[in-house]
Amino acid sequence: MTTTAAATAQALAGAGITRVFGLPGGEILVLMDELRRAGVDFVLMRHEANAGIAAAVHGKLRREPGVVLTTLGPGAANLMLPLSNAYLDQEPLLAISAQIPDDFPPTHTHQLLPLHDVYRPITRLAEKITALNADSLVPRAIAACMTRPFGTAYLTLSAREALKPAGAFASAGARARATAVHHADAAAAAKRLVERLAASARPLVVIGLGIDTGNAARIRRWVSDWNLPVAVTPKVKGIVDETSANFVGVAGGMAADNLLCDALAAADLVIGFGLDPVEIDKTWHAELPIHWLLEAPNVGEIVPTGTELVDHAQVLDALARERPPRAWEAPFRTFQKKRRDMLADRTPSLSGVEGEQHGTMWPGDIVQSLADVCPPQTIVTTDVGSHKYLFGQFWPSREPDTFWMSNGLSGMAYGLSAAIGAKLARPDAPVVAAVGDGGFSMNGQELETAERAGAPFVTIVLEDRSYSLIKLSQEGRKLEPYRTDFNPIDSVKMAEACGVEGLRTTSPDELASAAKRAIDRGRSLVIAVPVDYADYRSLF
Ligand SMILES: Cc1ncc(C[n+]2csc(CCOP(=O)(O)OP(=O)(O)O)c2C)c(N)n1
Repeated sequence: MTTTAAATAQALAGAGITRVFGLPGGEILVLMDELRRAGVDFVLMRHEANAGIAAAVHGKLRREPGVVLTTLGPGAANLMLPLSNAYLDQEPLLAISAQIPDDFPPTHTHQLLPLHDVYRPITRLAEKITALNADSLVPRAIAACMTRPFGTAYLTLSAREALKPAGAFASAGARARATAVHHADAAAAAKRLVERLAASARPLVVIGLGIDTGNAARIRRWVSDWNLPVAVTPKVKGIVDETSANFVGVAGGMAADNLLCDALAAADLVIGFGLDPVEIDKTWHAELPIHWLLEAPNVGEIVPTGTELVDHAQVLDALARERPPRAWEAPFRTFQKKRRDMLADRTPSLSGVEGEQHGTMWPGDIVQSLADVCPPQTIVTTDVGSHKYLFGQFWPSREPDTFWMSNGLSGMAYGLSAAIGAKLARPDAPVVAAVGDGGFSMNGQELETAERAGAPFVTIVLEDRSYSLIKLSQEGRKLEPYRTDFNPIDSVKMAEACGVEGLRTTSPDELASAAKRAIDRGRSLVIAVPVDYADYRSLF
């Protein structure tokens, strides 16, 4: 007899899912067991939110939905963060949790939450797995996650339903309705773009989250053959080589944002290739006359006025057959130079004492010393805070899919979990997580998961004993410093407590050599780097 749990597990395995992330409760033990029998590994984590984040990164890197499995009640409630993150950051995530059985007495309210109602607004599909639908619902949920823009689905399975014999109701044709996107003719769209470029002296291509990174080679060839200035949003860092001469910077609220906003305003043509305002914390996306080239509607089903809905690969192929209508001689060179100089320009912080003398490292040195030793395929994840702005703007991403941050949601406690998902999906790539000491204290315990699951990576904890981004915002609003500092929790000891080696340094050379050694040996390492929060002032 095939139970509903077995049918669910088999449907997941049949869709190519080999790994599920989660944290159990009694109500999902039967499904976990069926997953094991179906050859689907369960990565046991320390918090459901972390499991969901790891799953989503793992899924997007493998071009399949990440799957997170939790118990009912509190476990299911902890899915709000990863589902919100995946919804806004276009990551494919299927969340499954237990639920109280429908046939429990109506007076039974223990751990009962209106889970479908809670998650429906941020998922494409929120439904119950039943004995009658398991075989068709799971594929529908997977297809819903993988419909562009990638998104989320949420399923519940009660412990009673899990044990029922699954009905042989193969529902033919049960597939998610793909959003019907009518694409414009790519050759005509390319011609229209060429015409606009012919009239433009300062064009700026801005590539966003809505581009499939499978198009990286095409877009690289186009901007480099035509010598077009190009910027990216944080979630697609690496789609173009950020060390190339025509790279202008990262747009969308990172460090040096005022400079990037000035560059955008100075452009006479902004080409939004897959640009999704979900990543932008200012309003320039609604104010500048952007030539939008989207493949699918943006998050929230939004299609800006005047958008060309086109197949990106086809339009880039059509552009490759065209000649550049004119030459552009680095119209943003002044902005590019200012941006480069910012990282090296160590304006002393208010304390007036520089770096190592008062036991801190200039944040720019952290980026530069790591960039010197990390190979181009290194995957970098960040948490949320000042360090995210720093790495988001200045980490020189060179290959697609090598940079991961929470941006549409901007939720803390992302970086370390994302590193676990990334390392499990790409075991051969070095992985570096850059996190603040605030974020590290939210999920540092997942270092133990990483060790146990065989996912070694290097964690850099930027220790400034504060929620520094919020502290800087307090300053910006001329408020009294109030409750944004905290006492240190020793990150090195935290690492050691989880079975991971740790060290603390303020020397860029020691940071670089320790990171390189850990990467070369395939070992986990936590490097705690004291920084002065005030040093970020000159970078933002
Ligand atoms: C879950 C969550 N809670 C609160 C915030 C608001 N927030 C944004 S950045 C930040 C400070 C982060 O501090 P830390 O991790 O130490 O990084 P730093 O800013 O010092 O680099 C806070 C509290 C958030 N984005 N996400």
